[in-house]
Amino acid sequence: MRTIKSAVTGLMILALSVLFLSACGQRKTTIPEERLIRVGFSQVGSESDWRMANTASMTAALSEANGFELIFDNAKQRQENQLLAIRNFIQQDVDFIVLAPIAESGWDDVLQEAAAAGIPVIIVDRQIDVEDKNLYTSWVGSDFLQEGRTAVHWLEECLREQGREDEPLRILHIQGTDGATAQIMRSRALDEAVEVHPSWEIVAKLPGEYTEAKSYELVRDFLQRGEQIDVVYSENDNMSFGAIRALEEAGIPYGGEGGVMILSFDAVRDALRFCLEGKINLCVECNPLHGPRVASLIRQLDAGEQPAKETYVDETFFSSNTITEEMIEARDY
Ligand code: GYE
Repeated sequence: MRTIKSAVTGLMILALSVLFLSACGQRKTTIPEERLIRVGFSQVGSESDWRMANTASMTAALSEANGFELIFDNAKQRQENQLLAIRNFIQQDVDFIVLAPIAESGWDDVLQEAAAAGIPVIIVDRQIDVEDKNLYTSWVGSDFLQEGRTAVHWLEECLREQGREDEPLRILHIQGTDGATAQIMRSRALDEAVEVHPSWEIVAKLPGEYTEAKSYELVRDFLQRGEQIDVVYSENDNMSFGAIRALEEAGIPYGGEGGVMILSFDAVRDALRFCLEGKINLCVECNPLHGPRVASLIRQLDAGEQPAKETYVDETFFSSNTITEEMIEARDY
């Protein structure tokens, strides 16, 4: 009787510890050195230059030469594709799942499934909003609210220098994918600024989905209605390219000293070039080179270490007054 009882207790303890470990998404063993670490990476899509640079960085860092077998899935900007990809990774019993989430919500169920399978999940770029923070081990990405505040602060300074701080300012706000952290936070920074500047007005919020094509169409239609604007606040460079095309077609001066001011996010090479040419007034940097950071997180987890729950990368900004050819040359993306 005693032995049955202790065996039952033992089993319960074992079951509980397995549950606990899987609830935290911890791996149970370290992967032997001679074996490649199998990683499933669910990428948002290929909507922007930033995204392409991010994919390139991830695939280069998670290469076979570096000890990884990467299973890459491009979700083409659809969350249902990401859910499917993660379920496939679980089915294939990968060692780690890396998720670049399209939006913040909607991950609880699928990440519970990953935890139940004992597969640790790393989040990269945008964040997720889950009830149980143990459903992911670590996140690495940008401080998108800070990026937005950098843009707004630059605009305030610029208007002050021009003596225009109290003049009416009509802002066209082109937004990224609805519900993505990069959208939520960059939008929040602008909304906060409009609250404290009575002369600032957001004349329209256009859902540009982070693509040049969508932004071009929306801005073209908007301008065809005869709307007047002073500033374009565009939540990524590709949407800025689309807006610029529409402004050019409409014969509206932009950039430089007296045109519609263009404020852009990401600071990819082509945008920096536009900045140097005076076509974009401000490029706020968003660093996509997360590959080595994610590889290092995986290595730490595999070694049984607990990396930081959240890691923010350092970022800067470039304005058309201060940018140089050398800065563009030094750009990796
Ligand atoms: O700004 C945009 C991309 O989430 C930071 O997504 C990323 C954003 C980036 O499509 O270009």
